[in-house]
Amino acid sequence: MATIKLNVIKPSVNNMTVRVFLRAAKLDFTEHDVYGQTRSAEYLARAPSHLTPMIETADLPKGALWESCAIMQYLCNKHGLDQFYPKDPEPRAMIDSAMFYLIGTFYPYLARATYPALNFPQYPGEVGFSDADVETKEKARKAAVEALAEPLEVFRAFYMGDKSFIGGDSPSIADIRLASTLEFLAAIDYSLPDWAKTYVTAMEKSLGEAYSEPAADVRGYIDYVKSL
Ligand SMILES: N[C@@H](CCC(=O)N[C@@H](CS)C(=O)NCC(=O)O)C(=O)O
Repeated sequence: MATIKLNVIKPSVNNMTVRVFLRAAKLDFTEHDVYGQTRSAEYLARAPSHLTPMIETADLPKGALWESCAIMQYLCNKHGLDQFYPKDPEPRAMIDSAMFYLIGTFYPYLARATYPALNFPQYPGEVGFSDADVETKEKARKAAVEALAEPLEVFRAFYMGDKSFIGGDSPSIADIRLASTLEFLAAIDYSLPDWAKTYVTAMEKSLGEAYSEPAADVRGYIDYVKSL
């Protein structure tokens, strides 16, 4: 079986997701910090998206795979990790839905709300990326902060319900994606609902070092930007 090479940027929660997953799944991998290198000709030749996290293994048709959720889905399929990604179509559909909802709805709000505080560039087409004045950018950012509450509540009420995790009694790949994402909200001192605080604590307790070690890089970066 080909070795997995994981390319990462450590302060990122997109990257934290896959870093936590690979550790929790106890897969054999090497980790490479590519901070500042993703736009190099050499990286672009391997991954024209210039994105991280990105895994490379000889088993993949193009040798490379990006998108945090697709990476976790692929590795669960490849290694039979049903405990993180159930094979039954219905529970699997809920995990997929939660991850798509996160990437397609929740994360864009979160990026607009937190990236200015994190000193991350916003995406082209966003108010924050434009030459709009400071007040207009702040108005857009605040609107994104306010928009976070609704999808957060959907994660609690719909995806979790009376279970501890989206995955049930134990964390699924959707939980790894959600808990990692919530870490960025500390950058804006977002008032997380109690259930979400309890949830992140339960994730860290359940996954132990596999969670804490990558989380420390994100938390350390947040402390650093707050100290500036
Ligand atoms: N939806 C993607 C987002 C990946 C992403 O935005 N990665 C950023 C870091 S947070 C990146 O690698 N940026 C470097 C670049 O674009 O050059 C995922 O979940 O993996």
